[in-house]
Amino acid sequence: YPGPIEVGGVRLRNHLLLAAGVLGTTGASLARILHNGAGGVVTKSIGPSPKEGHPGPCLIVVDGGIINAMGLPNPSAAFVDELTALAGEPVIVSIFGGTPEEFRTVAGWFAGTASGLELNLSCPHAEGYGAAIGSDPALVEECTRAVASLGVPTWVKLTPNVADIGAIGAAAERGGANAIVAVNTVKAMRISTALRRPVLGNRFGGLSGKAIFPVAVRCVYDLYEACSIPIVGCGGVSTADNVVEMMMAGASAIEIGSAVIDDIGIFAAIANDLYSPDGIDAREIVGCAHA
Ligand code: RRO
Repeated sequence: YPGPIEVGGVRLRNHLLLAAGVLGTTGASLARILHNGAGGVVTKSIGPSPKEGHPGPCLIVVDGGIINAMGLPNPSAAFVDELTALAGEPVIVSIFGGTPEEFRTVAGWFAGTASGLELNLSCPHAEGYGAAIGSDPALVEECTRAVASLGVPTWVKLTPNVADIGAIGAAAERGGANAIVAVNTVKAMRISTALRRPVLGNRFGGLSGKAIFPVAVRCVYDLYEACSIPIVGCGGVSTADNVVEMMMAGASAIEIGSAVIDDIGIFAAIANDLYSPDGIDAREIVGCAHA
């Protein structure tokens, strides 16, 4: 392990974090991920009021990944209680809202306890939340500023479902973001040929897992050219070689989501390869593919 590192104003134990949405709904599950070698964890996204989520089926396994349409289920302000046992741990709270004011309200609940906040501007199927905001540079800048001005390290998670992700990253940077996280899920759907209708209750959802890794690498590469704040790579990472590739594209740290569902030991396994005597020096490889 490299010892503590600092990325986007947050002190991490290593370069590998739990991505938002996976196993991030309770303090106990977050503690378990940290105990299993993650350098930091990101919670499930928390919003301005409690939400049940979309009707099922809300998650299907496909070739190379998973399509989810959970529908932002979360307990809202009550989630504060889940964090009491995690004081001092590298916990980043993912938050969402429909307006800059809502983002600021939710951010305020966690500003005292979280190591950082990750603004979710990128859920592909959240009417009025998520990608509706994350594809509009002016709204991205405004929501980012509303949170960053609280003085808590502010990361902004972007959607790949836009024409020019670099322009969106630049807007977040203008709003005062400390880091960009790229990417959330890729908008996707499956249809049952037997039932002649979409499989998911919400009809469409977001694809994660190995299938989206090349999309995520391209997004990180574009953002590295467009921004001067650190980029946190996320999307389909499942091996140490994937981590190295994403760092070469420009990522200073890496979030892992879908692969954790198959193997909770993945953080320790990847760290073991990454930080072995003949492993990498992250400072030396970040962005090297741009030379
Ligand atoms: O809860 C979800 O359905 C969800 C969210 Br908030 C998100 O940001 N990305 C995603 O794929 N699903």
